[in-house]
Amino acid sequence: MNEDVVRLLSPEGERIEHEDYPLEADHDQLRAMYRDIVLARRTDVESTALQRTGELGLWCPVLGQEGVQVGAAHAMRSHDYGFTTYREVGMFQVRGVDPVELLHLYRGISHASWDPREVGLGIFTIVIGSHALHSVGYAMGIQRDGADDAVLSCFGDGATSTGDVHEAMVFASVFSAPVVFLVQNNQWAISVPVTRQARAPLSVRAAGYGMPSVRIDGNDVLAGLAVTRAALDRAREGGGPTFIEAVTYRRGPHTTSDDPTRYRDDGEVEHWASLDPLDRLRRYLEAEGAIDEEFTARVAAEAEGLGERLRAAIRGMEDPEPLGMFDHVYVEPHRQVQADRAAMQDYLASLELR
Ligand SMILES: Cc1ncc(C[n+]2csc(CCOP(=O)(O)OP(=O)(O)O)c2C)c(N)n1
Repeated sequence: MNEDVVRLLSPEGERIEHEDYPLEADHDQLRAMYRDIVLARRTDVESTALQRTGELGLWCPVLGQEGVQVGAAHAMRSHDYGFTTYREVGMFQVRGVDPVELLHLYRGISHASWDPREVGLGIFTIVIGSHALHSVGYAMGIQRDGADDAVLSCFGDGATSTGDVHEAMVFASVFSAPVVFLVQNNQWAISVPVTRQARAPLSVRAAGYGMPSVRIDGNDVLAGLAVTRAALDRAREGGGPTFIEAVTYRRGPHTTSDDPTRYRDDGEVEHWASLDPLDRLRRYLEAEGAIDEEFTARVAAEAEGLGERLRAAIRGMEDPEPLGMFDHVYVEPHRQVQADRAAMQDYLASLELR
């Protein structure tokens, strides 16, 4: 990994001081972050298995990226709002969304069953980059209202190539919107490596918009916490937007429909596994005396219980109604949607005839 990253925890779990990002170790919060990573990881593993056994239509694995997600979500205040992609399982864990609700979406029975206003996180946005604009619009709105809040806008390295993200950066910068762009550079946009998206580190682009940027070790939960907190505070105090590039890695497939062995080496995956965010946090907390075997066993048992609960919940869920996907697309009936619905209805009827 490039050395110009902010890192507060080495891969061996040693604490590194950084003059710009002093961080007091609050053991309760560190233990909570450990638990959040373990539970997010369990949701991920279980959901992948449930997709493989035909219970879910799709799942987007998060393995390897939980560190920055959990750190950044812990940096948010309760009224701060996050705009997310399909990958942000760790953030939903921190914000208290029951993972069963995430599965409703991938089961195809709900567009999103959590209330974004209550949770302070938007829906899983699948249209790449579009929510960067929404987040800046929201930030400009709270700025106008004089609220003491800030916005976290999350997207991937691939999204930085979209026009929507460029436009969002322009508006955020020119209006000094209270928004923090958190790019999880997980090295791949499906099968396209980041080297095909950018010749220079993504964070370098921020200067062109007149916005400060920080490159952080995305597998370091403490860097995620400290740098995001500083950027959100700067935003809420009127300092304008910040661009954070979290250098991390997607160790699983892009989605359960993807086969990454077709475009990347096992060696790369193994290298990043040795930089695992949970391992390094555990090593640090053990050395600090902040956790012991009893604590890790309790969290492991909680994760086991979560797995069982997810399996039971999904097996108890109704099957999706295929025609339901045409509801709620528009408020008024729409010609194209109606035609698509009729075609699907004919198709379903043809299956019944067989
Ligand atoms: C506007 C748009 N174009 C294309 C796609 C298809 N697509 C889905 S995920 C993806 C790659 C996204 O990569 P990145 O932004 O790096 O996020 P990651 O999936 O790695 O978290 C693409 C191109 C889409 N969903 N939306």
